[in-house]
This record gives sequence, C-alpha cells and structure tokens, in this order.
Amino acid sequence: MTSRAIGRILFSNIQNKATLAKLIQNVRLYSVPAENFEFIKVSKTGANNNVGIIQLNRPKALNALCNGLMTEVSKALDHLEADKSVGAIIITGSEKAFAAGADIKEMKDNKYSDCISGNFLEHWSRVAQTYKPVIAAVNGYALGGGCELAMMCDIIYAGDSAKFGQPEILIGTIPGAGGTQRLTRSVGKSKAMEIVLTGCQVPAVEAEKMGLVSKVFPADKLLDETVKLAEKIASNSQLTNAMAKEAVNVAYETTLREGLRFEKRMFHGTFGTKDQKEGMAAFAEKRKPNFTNE
Ligand code: DAK
Repeated sequence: MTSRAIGRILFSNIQNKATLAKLIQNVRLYSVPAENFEFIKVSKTGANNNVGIIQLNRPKALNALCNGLMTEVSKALDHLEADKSVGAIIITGSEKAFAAGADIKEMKDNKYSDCISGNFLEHWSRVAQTYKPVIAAVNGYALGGGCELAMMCDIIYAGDSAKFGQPEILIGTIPGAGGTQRLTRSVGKSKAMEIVLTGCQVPAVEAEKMGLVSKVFPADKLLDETVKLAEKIASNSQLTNAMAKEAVNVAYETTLREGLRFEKRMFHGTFGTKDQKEGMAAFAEKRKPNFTNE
C-alpha cells in the first residue's frame, strides 16, 4: 500500500477503529527510521518501496567513519532489518567519497590499553552480521575502513571514479577490519600484499578485474543500477535470500567438505518453507511466484 493510498483511507475511514489500527501498522511499516541522524541519510526506494538506502553523509571529512557515524549505520541496519517490507539494503556515499577510512583524527591519540580494554571499534562488525542482502555502491574514495566497509557488504558495485585501497601502512598502522583477511580471500595473496604493503589506490576497472568489484558503471548511473540489482534481489523470498547468503558466507569460514555439508542442509531446509512450495508451484503453473517470506 502506498502512502497516498494510506492517506485516502485515512480521510474516508477515520471513524473506523479497525481500519485505523491497520493503517497505523502500515504507516509504521513504510516509515523510514524516526531518528534524526547526523552523519547518514536513510530512505527507502524502488517500485515496491522495498530497498533500503543508507547514505554516508559527512562530506567535509570525505565520509571518514567516525564512531558516531558507524553507530548510526548500526542503528539504521537494525531499523531496516526490522522493517519487513525491506528486502535488500544499499550502502553508498557521495560522488567524491564512499568513505576515506576510519576517522584518523578521532583515533590518533588512542593508547594500546584503550584499544584492548574498550573493545575499540568492535561495533563495526554489525554490517557483516546483517542477514538481509547488503550492496555497496561505491563512487570516489573507498580507502582503509571505507574499503573494509564495502567488503563487509555482499556485493560491490562501483562507479568509474571509484578508488579502492588500504593505505594504513602509510600512517603507521595496518588494516583492522578485514583489509588483510577479506581482501586476500577476494583478490589473492600477491595482489592483497601489494595493496596492503604499498597503500596504493586501485581504480574501479582494475578492482573489477581482480574480482573485488562485480560491476563498474559511469559514476552518475551507479545508484540507479544498484537499485535495479537490489530490487531484483528483493523480489525473491527474504527467507531464501538469507539462507543463500549464509551458505555463501560459510565458504569463507570453513573447509570445502564442511561447506558442502552446510549447503546441503540449507538446501534441504528450504523444503520446510512455504516459499519453496510457492516458487516451484509457480514454475509448474507457468506464473510468477508470490513469495510471503514464510
Ligand atoms: N579521517 C579523518 N579525516 C579525514 C580522513 C580520515 N580518514 N580522510 C580525509 N579526512 C579529512 C581531511 O582531514 C580533510 O579535512 P580538513 O583538513 O579539511 O578539516 C578533509 O577530509 C578533506 O581531505 P583532504 O584535504 O585530504 O582531501 P584530498 O582530496 O586532498 O585527499 C584523500 C583525499 C582521501 C586521499 C586523503 O584525505 C587521505 O589520504 N585520507 C586518509 C586516508 C586513509 O589513510 N585512510 C585510512 C585510515 S585508517 C577497525 C575498523 C576500522 C579501521 C581499523 C580497525 N576495527 C573494527 C578494529 C580502519 C582504519 C582506517 O581506515
């Protein structure tokens, strides 16, 4: 139901309590997170309003990922995951920067003891724990924690202006949120070593060749193309998406033998869902499936 349709019912049926209750439920379903975020913008888009977008919005610092910004990203993910209408989530930045890394000025005076005892930056892992599919749409700089944030997402689409890199070595530290681990699994040892040990910036087209990025588009087309991808994914059963995502992620964390076993059990598990029955019945009846996420 669109917000316009909700408005129409509101004016014609306001005296009907049952309709009003349903209405309030629907409004909650379609509303974007109520909080006033300082460092991000959150919205929903797509023909069915089922794609959530988190836009990093700290332009003066090239979207440097300060503590406040990452806390807001975690909260936005909580909202978008709780919103049953959202089937896929996009994280994006600006044309100049996806994100130029964690906030160097914020962390520069930290002591080792602060890092260890305070579980320094641990909440960053929220992004990788999202069960709904998350797509990074990267234009401009994706450096350090910015590159790591993109790699925490399930798919990376890039604009032709994007530049990826792990420049931590140039400021006397090393990557701390996946830049030595996810990057190596993604592009292999030699390329990861070169990127981590030189701090170089890798242009989008090269990043695509390495397998870090799945597709590159002209910068001004990036978001539209990413929304199209997100809508396609969001049209699947959310349950099956979550199972497929979990199975692919297990490939990063286990042996082939264990991974194949896990995949087979997940596959069997899909037969316990209504959406598998609906998907296969729709195929046999030559119609489009109507998934209900059950
Ligand atoms: N932090 C803070 N401010 C930053 C920043 C950053 N990472 N990057 C840019 N800025 C700020 C600049 O200070 C400048 O602010 P003002 O001086 O105007 O106040 C403004 O953004 C514009 O930047 P520039 O003047 O430098 O702009 P340019 O176009 O000349 O250069 C640049 C763009 C992206 C090449 C350059 O800004 C740059 O090299 N930035 C730093 C890139 C970098 O070293 N990134 C890695 C940071 S370390 C962890 C989680 C995460 C991390 C670690 C652990 N755990 C979960 C444990 C991540 C660590 C990192 O990312």
